[in-house]
Amino acid sequence: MSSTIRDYASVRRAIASLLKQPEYDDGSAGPVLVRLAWHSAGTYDASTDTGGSNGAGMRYEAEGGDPANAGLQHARVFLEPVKAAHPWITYSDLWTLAGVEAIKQMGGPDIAWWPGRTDYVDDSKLPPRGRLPDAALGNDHLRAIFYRMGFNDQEIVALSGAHNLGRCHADRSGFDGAWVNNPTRFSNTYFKLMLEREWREKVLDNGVRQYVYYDEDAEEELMMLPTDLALISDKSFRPWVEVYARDKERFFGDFARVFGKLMELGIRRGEKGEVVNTDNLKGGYVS
Ligand code: CCH
Repeated sequence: MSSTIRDYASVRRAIASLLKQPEYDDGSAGPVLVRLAWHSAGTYDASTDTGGSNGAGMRYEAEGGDPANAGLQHARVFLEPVKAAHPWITYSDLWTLAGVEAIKQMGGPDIAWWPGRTDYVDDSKLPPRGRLPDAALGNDHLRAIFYRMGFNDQEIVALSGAHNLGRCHADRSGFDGAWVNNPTRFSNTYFKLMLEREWREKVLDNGVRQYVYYDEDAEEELMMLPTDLALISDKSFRPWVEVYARDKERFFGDFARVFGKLMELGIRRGEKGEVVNTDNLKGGYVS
């Protein structure tokens, strides 16, 4: 039985084997798992040391019911059999590892990942809603959100490259469509398309404004969010879009580093890598 104790390789294999979902979206659970990992961590506020992946607060209505998290219940449901087969893993470790493993399985880089997160939620440290980015806004908003977590301009651009994956769903965010025509394969195509195509504004039937380009080869309309295109209208962001568009290896390396950093926000580790700031997370969740 000892092989079942803290066997993260087994968890990784279980995640990898659930990625193929022929009935779901583009046939893969991968992109929505990546988004779950990011939204679990992206509530972090460095100045108050609140939010972040520790605690897996999205299990509860206060955080899970945030409109910014609409649709992520699909990701959590995909992972339930993995949790059932490995009950010793915390949800916060499972969600972050699922994002990391999904990226790797979709052809992306290896991302360093460490376990040890707890599932205790201290309600005095609950992140208020509104900490995740609003795609209808622009550069100032992007900076406010990501500087709050401790990222710089280059890191903002690198992280945005995750939009090579997955799609927008009108019934979740109001936006609609995919950024690239192979959205289950990790690549730097998103940056290339952003620079090379002529994006035109389109107002959807629900009143939401996004940018579109009709891809003749794929016979598909691709999309960009206002926050995506904000990256090329900004003097400081744009050079990084250009670097990542022409240098896939550079993008993969930088993305791996910043996604790894995102997963660690708010977590402090001792010399052996153990999480040391769990003492203040006792008592469980109080709604
Ligand atoms: Fe994102 N993202 N994201 N995003 N995102 C959406 C979908 C995905 C913003 C808005 C949206 C990151 C940054 C931003 C993914 C990963 C990352 C959607 C559609 C919106 C809107 C949701 C829907 O309708 O289902 C904004 C604004 C920002 C600002 O920077 C970062 C950072 C990451 C990860 C590193 C992934 C993956 C998806 C696809 C999800 C799916 O279900 O296919």
